[in-house]
Amino acid sequence: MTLTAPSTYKALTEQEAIRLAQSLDVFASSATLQCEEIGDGNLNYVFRITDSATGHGLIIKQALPYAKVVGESWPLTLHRATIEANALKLHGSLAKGRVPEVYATDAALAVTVMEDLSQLTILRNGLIDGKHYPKLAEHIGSYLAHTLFHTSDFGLHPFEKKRLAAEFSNPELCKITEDLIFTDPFFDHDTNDFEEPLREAAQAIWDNEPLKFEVAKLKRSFLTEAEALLHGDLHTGSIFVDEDDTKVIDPEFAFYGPIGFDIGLFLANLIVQAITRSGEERELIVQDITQTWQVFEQQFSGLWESDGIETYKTTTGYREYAIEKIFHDAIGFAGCELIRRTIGLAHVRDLDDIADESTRIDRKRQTLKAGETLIQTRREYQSIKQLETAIKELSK
Ligand code: SR1
Ligand code: MG
Repeated sequence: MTLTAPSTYKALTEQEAIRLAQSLDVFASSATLQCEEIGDGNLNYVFRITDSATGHGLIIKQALPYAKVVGESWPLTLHRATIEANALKLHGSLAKGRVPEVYATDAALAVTVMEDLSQLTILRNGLIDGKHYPKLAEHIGSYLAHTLFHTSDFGLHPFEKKRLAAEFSNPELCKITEDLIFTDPFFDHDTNDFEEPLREAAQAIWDNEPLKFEVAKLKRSFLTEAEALLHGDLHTGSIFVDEDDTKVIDPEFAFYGPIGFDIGLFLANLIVQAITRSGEERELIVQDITQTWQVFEQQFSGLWESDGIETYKTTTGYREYAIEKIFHDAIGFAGCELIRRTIGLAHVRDLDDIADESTRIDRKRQTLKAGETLIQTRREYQSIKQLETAIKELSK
Protein backbone atom coordinates (compact mmCIF):
# COMPACT_ATOMS: atom_id res chain seq x y z
CA MET A 1 0.00 0.00 0.00
CA THR A 2 1.55 3.32 -1.01
CA LEU A 3 0.77 6.69 0.42
CA THR A 4 0.77 9.77 -1.81
CA ALA A 5 1.48 12.46 0.72
CA PRO A 6 2.92 15.98 0.58
CA SER A 7 6.64 15.97 1.45
CA THR A 8 6.28 18.62 4.15
CA TYR A 9 4.31 18.48 7.39
CA LYS A 10 0.80 19.86 7.61
CA ALA A 11 -1.81 19.00 10.24
CA LEU A 12 -4.58 17.21 8.34
CA THR A 13 -8.19 18.27 8.18
CA GLU A 14 -10.86 15.56 7.90
CA GLN A 15 -11.20 16.29 4.15
CA GLU A 16 -7.43 15.99 3.68
CA ALA A 17 -7.43 12.70 5.60
CA ILE A 18 -10.10 11.42 3.19
CA ARG A 19 -8.00 12.49 0.20
CA LEU A 20 -5.00 10.69 1.71
CA ALA A 21 -7.09 7.53 2.15
CA GLN A 22 -8.29 7.79 -1.47
CA SER A 23 -4.65 7.77 -2.60
CA LEU A 24 -4.26 4.28 -1.08
CA ASP A 25 -5.43 1.38 -3.24
CA VAL A 26 -7.81 0.17 -0.52
CA PHE A 27 -11.16 1.71 -1.29
CA ALA A 28 -13.01 1.49 -4.62
CA SER A 29 -12.60 4.71 -6.61
CA SER A 30 -16.39 5.09 -6.52
CA ALA A 31 -16.53 4.67 -2.71
CA THR A 32 -18.04 7.39 -0.57
CA LEU A 33 -15.68 7.86 2.35
CA GLN A 34 -16.58 9.33 5.71
CA CYS A 35 -14.06 10.67 8.21
CA GLU A 36 -14.27 11.23 11.94
CA GLU A 37 -11.48 12.51 14.22
CA ILE A 38 -11.70 10.14 17.21
CA GLY A 39 -8.45 10.87 19.08
CA ASP A 40 -9.01 11.03 22.82
CA GLY A 41 -5.34 10.84 23.83
CA ASN A 42 -3.01 13.61 24.86
CA LEU A 43 -0.84 13.94 21.78
CA ASN A 44 -2.24 13.04 18.36
CA TYR A 45 -5.02 13.21 15.78
CA VAL A 46 -6.71 9.89 15.00
CA PHE A 47 -8.93 9.86 11.88
CA ARG A 48 -11.23 6.95 11.17
CA ILE A 49 -12.03 6.69 7.46
CA THR A 50 -15.01 4.50 6.57
CA ASP A 51 -16.52 3.36 3.30
CA SER A 52 -20.21 4.23 3.82
CA ALA A 53 -21.41 1.33 1.64
CA THR A 54 -19.33 -1.52 3.10
CA GLY A 55 -18.58 -0.19 6.59
CA HIS A 56 -14.91 -1.10 6.03
CA GLY A 57 -12.41 1.36 7.35
CA LEU A 58 -8.90 2.24 8.36
CA ILE A 59 -7.19 4.55 10.79
CA ILE A 60 -4.92 7.46 9.88
CA LYS A 61 -3.01 8.57 12.93
CA GLN A 62 -1.07 11.82 12.76
CA ALA A 63 1.35 13.18 15.33
CA LEU A 64 0.93 16.86 16.11
CA PRO A 65 4.09 18.98 16.52
CA TYR A 66 3.03 19.75 20.10
CA ALA A 67 1.38 17.98 23.06
CA LYS A 68 -2.39 18.33 22.50
CA VAL A 69 -3.03 18.01 26.25
CA VAL A 70 -1.15 21.28 26.91
CA GLY A 71 -1.19 23.11 23.56
CA GLU A 72 1.30 24.63 21.14
CA SER A 73 3.46 25.93 23.99
CA TRP A 74 4.76 22.34 24.43
CA PRO A 75 6.52 21.42 21.15
CA LEU A 76 7.05 17.72 20.56
CA THR A 77 9.04 15.82 17.95
CA LEU A 78 7.18 14.42 14.94
CA HIS A 79 9.72 11.58 14.82
CA ARG A 80 7.55 9.80 17.40
CA ALA A 81 5.25 8.77 14.52
CA THR A 82 8.12 6.82 12.94
CA ILE A 83 9.06 5.34 16.34
CA GLU A 84 5.46 4.25 16.85
CA ALA A 85 5.04 2.70 13.39
CA ASN A 86 8.34 0.80 13.66
CA ALA A 87 7.54 -0.41 17.20
CA LEU A 88 4.11 -1.61 16.04
CA LYS A 89 5.75 -3.57 13.21
CA LEU A 90 8.48 -5.09 15.40
CA HIS A 91 6.26 -5.89 18.38
CA GLY A 92 3.61 -7.24 15.99
CA SER A 93 6.15 -9.67 14.53
CA LEU A 94 7.08 -10.87 18.04
CA ALA A 95 3.63 -11.01 19.65
CA LYS A 96 1.47 -12.31 16.84
CA GLY A 97 -2.06 -10.93 16.73
CA ARG A 98 -1.59 -8.56 19.66
CA VAL A 99 -0.84 -5.39 17.65
CA PRO A 100 -2.76 -3.64 14.83
CA GLU A 101 -1.44 -4.12 11.30
CA VAL A 102 0.42 -1.11 9.85
CA TYR A 103 -0.55 -0.52 6.20
CA ALA A 104 1.53 2.55 5.31
CA THR A 105 3.57 5.36 6.85
CA ASP A 106 4.80 8.80 5.89
CA ALA A 107 7.58 10.28 8.03
CA ALA A 108 7.27 13.86 6.72
CA LEU A 109 3.55 13.98 7.40
CA ALA A 110 4.05 12.02 10.67
CA VAL A 111 1.27 9.68 9.59
CA THR A 112 0.64 5.98 10.19
CA VAL A 113 -2.16 4.19 8.34
CA MET A 114 -3.30 1.13 10.23
CA GLU A 115 -5.98 -1.43 10.92
CA ASP A 116 -9.29 -0.07 12.19
CA LEU A 117 -10.05 -1.65 15.56
CA SER A 118 -13.36 0.10 16.15
CA GLN A 119 -15.12 -3.24 16.69
CA LEU A 120 -13.12 -3.33 19.96
CA THR A 121 -13.32 -1.10 23.05
CA ILE A 122 -10.57 0.87 24.75
CA LEU A 123 -9.80 -1.20 27.85
CA ARG A 124 -10.00 1.75 30.25
CA ASN A 125 -13.51 2.61 29.02
CA GLY A 126 -14.68 -0.99 29.30
CA LEU A 127 -13.27 -1.36 32.80
CA ILE A 128 -14.86 1.91 33.94
CA ASP A 129 -18.18 0.51 32.65
CA GLY A 130 -17.65 -2.47 34.98
CA LYS A 131 -16.71 -4.99 32.28
CA HIS A 132 -14.24 -7.83 32.68
CA TYR A 133 -12.21 -9.33 29.83
CA PRO A 134 -11.44 -13.03 30.36
CA LYS A 135 -8.56 -13.18 27.86
CA LEU A 136 -6.87 -9.92 28.88
CA ALA A 137 -4.31 -11.26 31.37
CA GLU A 138 -3.29 -14.17 29.14
CA HIS A 139 -2.92 -11.90 26.11
CA ILE A 140 -1.02 -9.09 27.83
CA GLY A 141 1.20 -11.47 29.85
CA SER A 142 2.13 -13.18 26.59
CA TYR A 143 2.61 -9.88 24.71
CA LEU A 144 4.96 -8.69 27.45
CA ALA A 145 6.96 -11.93 27.54
CA HIS A 146 7.47 -12.09 23.77
CA THR A 147 8.17 -8.42 23.03
CA LEU A 148 10.47 -7.95 26.01
CA PHE A 149 12.37 -11.27 25.83
CA HIS A 150 13.04 -11.14 22.09
CA THR A 151 14.34 -7.55 22.13
CA SER A 152 16.59 -8.12 25.16
CA ASP A 153 20.15 -9.45 25.40
CA PHE A 154 18.62 -12.69 26.66
CA GLY A 155 17.13 -13.39 23.22
CA LEU A 156 18.81 -11.12 20.68
CA HIS A 157 22.35 -10.86 19.26
CA PRO A 158 24.12 -7.87 20.88
CA PHE A 159 24.78 -6.21 17.49
CA GLU A 160 21.08 -6.29 16.58
CA LYS A 161 20.05 -5.24 20.07
CA LYS A 162 22.35 -2.20 19.99
CA ARG A 163 21.18 -1.34 16.46
CA LEU A 164 17.58 -1.36 17.71
CA ALA A 165 18.49 0.64 20.82
CA ALA A 166 19.93 3.35 18.53
CA GLU A 167 16.96 3.20 16.13
CA PHE A 168 14.53 3.62 19.00
CA SER A 169 16.38 6.46 20.73
CA ASN A 170 13.40 8.59 21.83
CA PRO A 171 14.75 11.36 24.09
CA GLU A 172 11.83 13.80 23.93
CA LEU A 173 9.17 11.23 24.79
CA CYS A 174 11.41 9.72 27.49
CA LYS A 175 11.81 13.20 28.99
CA ILE A 176 8.02 13.42 29.36
CA THR A 177 8.07 10.19 31.36
CA GLU A 178 11.14 11.23 33.35
CA ASP A 179 9.35 14.46 34.33
CA LEU A 180 5.70 13.39 34.61
CA ILE A 181 6.15 9.96 36.20
CA PHE A 182 9.45 10.11 38.05
CA THR A 183 10.01 13.74 39.04
CA ASP A 184 7.21 16.31 39.12
CA PRO A 185 4.68 14.41 41.30
CA PHE A 186 7.34 13.98 43.99
CA PHE A 187 7.99 17.75 44.27
CA ASP A 188 5.73 20.79 44.50
CA HIS A 189 5.96 21.33 40.74
CA ASP A 190 3.61 23.50 38.71
CA THR A 191 2.71 20.67 36.30
CA ASN A 192 1.01 18.84 39.18
CA ASP A 193 -2.78 18.85 39.19
CA PHE A 194 -4.88 17.75 42.15
CA GLU A 195 -7.95 18.66 44.09
CA GLU A 196 -7.40 20.80 47.20
CA PRO A 197 -8.48 18.09 49.71
CA LEU A 198 -5.48 16.06 48.47
CA ARG A 199 -2.92 18.77 49.28
CA GLU A 200 -2.02 17.24 52.65
CA ALA A 201 -1.40 13.83 51.06
CA ALA A 202 0.63 15.43 48.24
CA GLN A 203 2.67 17.42 50.77
CA ALA A 204 3.35 14.21 52.72
CA ILE A 205 4.79 12.68 49.53
CA TRP A 206 6.96 15.74 48.87
CA ASP A 207 8.25 15.58 52.47
CA ASN A 208 8.92 11.82 52.43
CA GLU A 209 12.70 11.59 51.92
CA PRO A 210 12.94 7.76 52.11
CA LEU A 211 10.19 7.51 49.45
CA LYS A 212 11.96 10.03 47.21
CA PHE A 213 15.23 8.12 47.63
CA GLU A 214 13.49 5.00 46.24
CA VAL A 215 11.90 6.98 43.38
CA ALA A 216 15.33 8.41 42.54
CA LYS A 217 16.63 4.83 42.16
CA LEU A 218 13.68 3.87 39.95
CA LYS A 219 14.19 6.99 37.82
CA ARG A 220 17.87 6.10 37.44
CA SER A 221 16.88 2.63 36.32
CA PHE A 222 14.54 4.17 33.70
CA LEU A 223 17.30 6.53 32.56
CA THR A 224 20.10 4.00 32.30
CA GLU A 225 18.95 0.38 31.96
CA ALA A 226 18.54 -0.37 28.24
CA GLU A 227 17.18 -3.89 28.77
CA ALA A 228 14.52 -4.31 26.06
CA LEU A 229 12.39 -2.41 23.55
CA LEU A 230 9.51 -1.18 25.67
CA HIS A 231 6.07 -0.03 24.59
CA GLY A 232 6.77 2.82 27.00
CA ASP A 233 3.18 3.87 27.83
CA LEU A 234 1.28 0.64 28.50
CA HIS A 235 -1.71 1.98 30.39
CA THR A 236 -5.28 0.76 29.88
CA GLY A 237 -5.93 3.53 27.33
CA SER A 238 -3.29 1.93 25.09
CA ILE A 239 -5.15 -1.38 24.77
CA PHE A 240 -8.20 -2.35 22.70
CA VAL A 241 -10.27 -5.34 23.87
CA ASP A 242 -13.34 -7.48 23.60
CA GLU A 243 -14.22 -10.87 25.08
CA ASP A 244 -11.85 -12.70 22.73
CA ASP A 245 -9.29 -10.25 21.45
CA THR A 246 -6.68 -7.82 22.78
CA LYS A 247 -4.62 -5.34 20.74
CA VAL A 248 -1.90 -3.05 22.06
CA ILE A 249 -1.73 0.37 20.38
CA ASP A 250 0.13 3.69 20.70
CA PRO A 251 3.81 2.74 21.32
CA GLU A 252 5.05 6.26 20.53
CA PHE A 253 7.00 6.23 23.83
CA ALA A 254 8.90 3.10 22.72
CA PHE A 255 12.60 3.02 23.67
CA TYR A 256 15.16 0.69 25.22
CA GLY A 257 14.47 0.68 28.94
CA PRO A 258 14.00 -1.57 31.98
CA ILE A 259 11.80 -4.62 31.32
CA GLY A 260 9.72 -4.04 34.45
CA PHE A 261 8.47 -0.65 33.22
CA ASP A 262 5.80 -1.91 30.78
CA ILE A 263 4.66 -4.52 33.30
CA GLY A 264 4.49 -1.99 36.12
CA LEU A 265 2.44 0.54 34.13
CA PHE A 266 -0.10 -2.09 33.11
CA LEU A 267 -0.41 -3.49 36.66
CA ALA A 268 -0.77 0.03 38.13
CA ASN A 269 -3.71 0.80 35.88
CA LEU A 270 -5.38 -2.44 36.98
CA ILE A 271 -4.67 -1.54 40.62
CA VAL A 272 -6.52 1.77 40.07
CA GLN A 273 -9.48 -0.33 38.88
CA ALA A 274 -9.20 -2.66 41.89
CA ILE A 275 -9.36 0.43 44.13
CA THR A 276 -12.47 1.77 42.41
CA ARG A 277 -14.30 -1.59 42.58
CA SER A 278 -15.56 -3.78 45.40
CA GLY A 279 -16.46 -7.40 46.12
CA GLU A 280 -16.37 -9.92 43.27
CA GLU A 281 -15.75 -7.17 40.68
CA ARG A 282 -12.55 -6.21 42.49
CA GLU A 283 -11.51 -9.83 42.88
CA LEU A 284 -11.68 -10.32 39.08
CA ILE A 285 -9.23 -7.46 38.57
CA VAL A 286 -6.90 -8.70 41.31
CA GLN A 287 -6.88 -12.10 39.62
CA ASP A 288 -6.02 -10.40 36.30
CA ILE A 289 -3.02 -8.78 37.99
CA THR A 290 -1.85 -12.14 39.35
CA GLN A 291 -2.47 -13.97 36.07
CA THR A 292 -0.70 -11.33 33.96
CA TRP A 293 2.45 -11.77 36.02
CA GLN A 294 2.14 -15.57 36.06
CA VAL A 295 1.74 -15.75 32.27
CA PHE A 296 4.62 -13.32 31.78
CA GLU A 297 6.90 -15.25 34.15
CA GLN A 298 6.01 -18.65 32.69
CA GLN A 299 6.41 -17.59 29.06
CA PHE A 300 9.54 -15.50 29.66
CA SER A 301 11.08 -18.54 31.42
CA GLY A 302 9.99 -20.77 28.54
CA LEU A 303 11.60 -18.45 26.00
CA TRP A 304 14.73 -18.33 28.17
CA GLU A 305 14.94 -22.14 27.86
CA SER A 306 13.96 -22.45 24.20
CA ASP A 307 15.38 -19.30 22.57
CA GLY A 308 17.87 -17.88 25.08
CA ILE A 309 21.29 -16.98 23.66
CA GLU A 310 23.04 -15.82 26.86
CA THR A 311 25.94 -18.14 27.74
CA TYR A 312 25.05 -17.84 31.44
CA LYS A 313 21.44 -18.91 30.86
CA THR A 314 21.99 -22.29 32.55
CA THR A 315 24.09 -20.91 35.41
CA THR A 316 22.35 -21.82 38.65
CA GLY A 317 20.15 -19.02 39.95
CA TYR A 318 20.66 -16.57 37.05
CA ARG A 319 17.17 -16.90 35.50
CA GLU A 320 15.52 -16.57 38.93
CA TYR A 321 17.70 -13.51 39.68
CA ALA A 322 16.78 -11.85 36.36
CA ILE A 323 13.04 -12.48 36.86
CA GLU A 324 13.11 -11.30 40.48
CA LYS A 325 14.71 -8.04 39.36
CA ILE A 326 11.97 -7.54 36.75
CA PHE A 327 9.31 -8.28 39.43
CA HIS A 328 10.68 -5.79 41.94
CA ASP A 329 11.23 -3.12 39.27
CA ALA A 330 7.65 -3.61 38.01
CA ILE A 331 6.22 -3.12 41.52
CA GLY A 332 8.23 0.08 41.99
CA PHE A 333 7.26 1.49 38.57
CA ALA A 334 3.63 0.62 39.31
CA GLY A 335 3.89 2.71 42.48
CA CYS A 336 5.20 5.74 40.55
CA GLU A 337 2.40 5.39 37.95
CA LEU A 338 -0.24 5.26 40.72
CA ILE A 339 1.03 8.49 42.24
CA ARG A 340 1.42 10.40 38.98
CA ARG A 341 -2.07 9.42 37.76
CA THR A 342 -3.48 10.90 40.98
CA ILE A 343 -1.58 14.17 41.53
CA GLY A 344 0.46 14.60 38.34
CA LEU A 345 -0.39 16.21 34.99
CA ALA A 346 -2.14 13.35 33.18
CA HIS A 347 -5.02 11.89 35.18
CA VAL A 348 -7.20 8.85 34.54
CA ARG A 349 -10.97 8.83 34.14
CA ASP A 350 -11.24 5.80 36.46
CA LEU A 351 -10.64 8.22 39.35
CA ASP A 352 -11.61 11.66 38.00
CA ASP A 353 -15.05 10.52 36.84
CA ILE A 354 -16.16 9.32 40.30
CA ALA A 355 -19.06 11.72 40.75
CA ASP A 356 -19.30 11.78 44.55
CA GLU A 357 -16.53 14.07 45.87
CA SER A 358 -15.97 12.29 49.15
CA THR A 359 -15.71 8.87 47.45
CA ARG A 360 -13.44 10.31 44.76
CA ILE A 361 -11.06 11.86 47.28
CA ASP A 362 -11.02 8.64 49.36
CA ARG A 363 -10.15 6.56 46.29
CA LYS A 364 -7.41 9.00 45.32
CA ARG A 365 -5.95 8.89 48.84
CA GLN A 366 -5.95 5.09 48.54
CA THR A 367 -4.18 5.27 45.19
CA LEU A 368 -1.49 7.51 46.65
CA LYS A 369 -1.10 5.20 49.66
CA ALA A 370 -0.86 2.15 47.37
CA GLY A 371 1.78 3.91 45.27
CA GLU A 372 3.89 4.87 48.28
CA THR A 373 3.64 1.38 49.76
CA LEU A 374 4.59 -0.42 46.54
CA ILE A 375 7.58 1.84 45.93
CA GLN A 376 8.92 1.47 49.47
CA THR A 377 8.27 -2.23 50.01
CA ARG A 378 8.87 -3.55 46.48
CA ARG A 379 11.85 -5.73 47.40
CA GLU A 380 9.94 -7.46 50.21
CA TYR A 381 7.65 -9.39 47.84
CA GLN A 382 8.97 -12.87 47.14
CA SER A 383 6.03 -14.09 45.05
CA ILE A 384 3.04 -12.82 43.11
CA LYS A 385 0.76 -14.31 45.78
CA GLN A 386 2.37 -12.04 48.40
CA LEU A 387 1.85 -9.06 46.11
CA GLU A 388 -1.76 -10.15 45.52
CA THR A 389 -2.39 -10.15 49.28
CA ALA A 390 -0.91 -6.65 49.58
CA ILE A 391 -2.98 -5.32 46.64
CA LYS A 392 -6.16 -6.74 48.20
CA GLU A 393 -5.32 -4.96 51.46
CA LEU A 394 -4.47 -1.66 49.70
CA SER A 395 -7.68 -1.77 47.60
CA LYS A 396 -10.09 -2.25 50.51
C1 SR1 B 1 2.01 15.25 27.77
S1 SR1 B 1 1.66 13.59 27.60
C2 SR1 B 1 0.97 13.05 29.10
C3 SR1 B 1 0.85 11.60 29.19
O1 SR1 B 1 0.08 11.11 28.11
C4 SR1 B 1 0.71 9.98 27.54
O2 SR1 B 1 -0.21 8.98 27.24
C5 SR1 B 1 1.74 9.53 28.54
O3 SR1 B 1 1.20 8.66 29.52
C6 SR1 B 1 2.15 10.83 29.11
O4 SR1 B 1 2.81 10.72 30.35
MG1 MG C 1 -0.90 7.29 24.08
